[in-house]
Parts: sequence; structure tokens; C-alpha cells
Amino acid sequence: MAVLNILEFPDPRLRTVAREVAQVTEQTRKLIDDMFDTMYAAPGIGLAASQVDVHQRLLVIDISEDHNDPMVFINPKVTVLDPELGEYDEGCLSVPGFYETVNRPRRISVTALDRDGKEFTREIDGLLAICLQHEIDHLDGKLFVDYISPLKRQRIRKKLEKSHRQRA
Ligand code: GNR
Ligand code: NI
Repeated sequence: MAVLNILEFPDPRLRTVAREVAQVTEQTRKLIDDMFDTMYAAPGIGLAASQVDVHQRLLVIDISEDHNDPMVFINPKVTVLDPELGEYDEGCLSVPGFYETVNRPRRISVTALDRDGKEFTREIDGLLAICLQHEIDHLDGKLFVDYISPLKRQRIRKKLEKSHRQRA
């Protein structure tokens, strides 16, 4: 297992639209295991393959305190069950150190494949609904900073570019 490098805003690779997983294979499961290692090490509550520069429609989530509820979503499709929006201060491992309020539908249904390639459907609300929508945005090349004002986004971009230059 391995901790993978996480791309950071404004890396243009984060804007790639991921492609569907054609078949869930041993290679897919190896990637999933590495993504859990990477997410738990960060630490974070979710990780999309896009963030580790793999542009396949696959994401992992674990919102439990004890890292004992790993969830896998492959080729996820969401339908909004209730148009009511909820707000939440979101962060992102690809935008480290910044938090901004984002509004998203509170109740959704998701159909996806699990790590065995088996389809499941479940209704979701709360933090899991927020996190799942945040991760699916990554698969579509979107980041939470796309929902805030251009001025705030520009400030975050400048600060992260500066910290990337200092690291280099
Ligand atoms: O670890 C994470 N925390 C978080 C907090 C509020 C809303 C969304 C998230 S997801 C984030 C990990 C991440 O960047 N996933 O893409
Ligand atoms: Ni994120």
C-alpha cells in the first residue's frame, strides 16, 4: 500500500473530467487501497481519484471518527431528492488551509459500484451527502473554490502559488 501525492489548486490537472471505470479489476482495488492510505494519512474524510492524478470516476469516503467505515463509490450517479440546500464550511486536501461556506442539496440518492463491481443505491444526507457531492465535483474537474467569489478564489490561488514556490 502507498501514500500518493495529492495535486493542489491551481494545478490544471484538477480540471480534468474523469472517465467511467469500464471494469472493476485487481488494479482498481489496488488504487482504492492506496487512496484510503492517502486519505487517512492526510487526514481527510474523502478523496477522489482526480486528486491523485488518476482520471477515473472513483472516490473513497470515511466520515467515522475511528477510520472504521471505509466507503467506495465507482461511477457514482446522484439524483437530488429534495431541493433544499444546506450550508457547510468546506475544506479540501487540494486547497490546504482554506475553508469556505458552500451550499448543496441536503438529501440525495446515489447509485454506484462497490469495490467488487456490484451496483448499489442508497439515500444519503448529512455530512456524507456533503462529502459525496464534493468528491463527485472533483471527478467533474470542479473544486469548492468555484462556488466562492472570484476575488476570494484569486486570493487563495496567490497564497497557494506562493507556498508552492517556497516548497520548490
Ligand atoms: O477532508 C475533507 N474534509 C471536508 C470537509 C468539508 C467538506 C468536504 C470535505 S472533503 C475533504 C477531503 C477532500 O478534499 N476530498 O476531496
Ligand atoms: Ni476535495
